[in-house]
Amino acid sequence: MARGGRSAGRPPLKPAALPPPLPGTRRARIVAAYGRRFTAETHEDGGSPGQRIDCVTRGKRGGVACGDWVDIAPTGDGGVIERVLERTSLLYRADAVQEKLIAANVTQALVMVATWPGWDEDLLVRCLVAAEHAGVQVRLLLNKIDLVERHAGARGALAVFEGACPVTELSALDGPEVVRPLLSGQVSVLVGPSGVGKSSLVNALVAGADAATGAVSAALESGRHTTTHARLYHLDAQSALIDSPGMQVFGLHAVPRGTLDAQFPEFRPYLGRCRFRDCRHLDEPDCAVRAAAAAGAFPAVRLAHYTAIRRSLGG
Ligand SMILES: Nc1nc2c(ncn2[C@@H]2O[C@H](COP(=O)(O)OP(=O)(O)OP(=O)(O)O)[C@@H](O)[C@H]2O)c(=O)[nH]1
Ligand SMILES: [Mg+2]
Ligand SMILES: [Zn+2]
Repeated sequence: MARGGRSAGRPPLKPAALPPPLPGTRRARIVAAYGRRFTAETHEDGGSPGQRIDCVTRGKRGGVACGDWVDIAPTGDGGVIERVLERTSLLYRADAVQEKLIAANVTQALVMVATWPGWDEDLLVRCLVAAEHAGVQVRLLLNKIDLVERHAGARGALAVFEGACPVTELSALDGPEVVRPLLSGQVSVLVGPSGVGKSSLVNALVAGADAATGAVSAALESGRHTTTHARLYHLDAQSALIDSPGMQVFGLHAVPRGTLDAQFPEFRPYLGRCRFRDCRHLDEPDCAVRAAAAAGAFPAVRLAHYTAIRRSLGG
């Protein structure tokens, strides 16, 4: 399976030339992942989505994500996932103990924050790093710009990310259509903290989606974790949007320390130019990345983001 690492191109929309289904199975795509239970949509001969099947993995095997292409052996009233096909991308988080798959075979990660509630900068940076590591196109969405008194502050706070990825501002309630053209021809996944409006945007863009949304808790200044599982929605024959549960933590154990620098797009022009080939950009002499930050080539806070994560991964 493709486990990130930056390759020259972005992943193709559909996995190229999938092998034929295993004997006695049907080819399907996972459209909802509830822990160990899944809903899949059959896709015979690569045609349009067909029947929905409830399915499970065999035994305790995990490792199936929303967006995965699978082979399903029919059982009485559902099916068993016999095989997960090779992925073009996988977005996931990992701590020392376990991995949590978010979505597979996406071409684009839309990392969403909102003018309210405010965001945890470390969590946002980690989302962006994981999305870069998955090798997909990355975009930041700032939602709820209809809350005008908070808009300018939020926009200012996101300015430091402008060299990392494009930023799109929207109101899922008042002006969701700015996002639609960005989704065309893509399989996109919405990720971000709870309460920022991911499911609200899905409802605004997908007719009949009917995703549950929940009010933000004013006391806690956070969402209520309304969405509990990832779910894929079709936009048109070529485009899909995956909604995912809001997260509070984002473990990056899956990102090898030595590749963390490459997940900061602003650093890329300077990589390989440090005195030491294995420079960590922490305290080594003649570090091109730190020199670039000092010269204002990108905001110094981006180097601080890198340093904090690098140290959290053991330096
Ligand atoms: N003012 C305003 N409120 C919004 C907007 N978008 C969403 N909301 C509100 O924000 C709250 C949270 O929205 P959800 O769509 O449930 O947020 P979510 O990101 O899906 O949250 P989780 O499923 O918990 O991860 C709801 O009360 C929405 O009505 C917006 O553009 N403007
Ligand atoms: Mg939601
Ligand atoms: Zn360096």
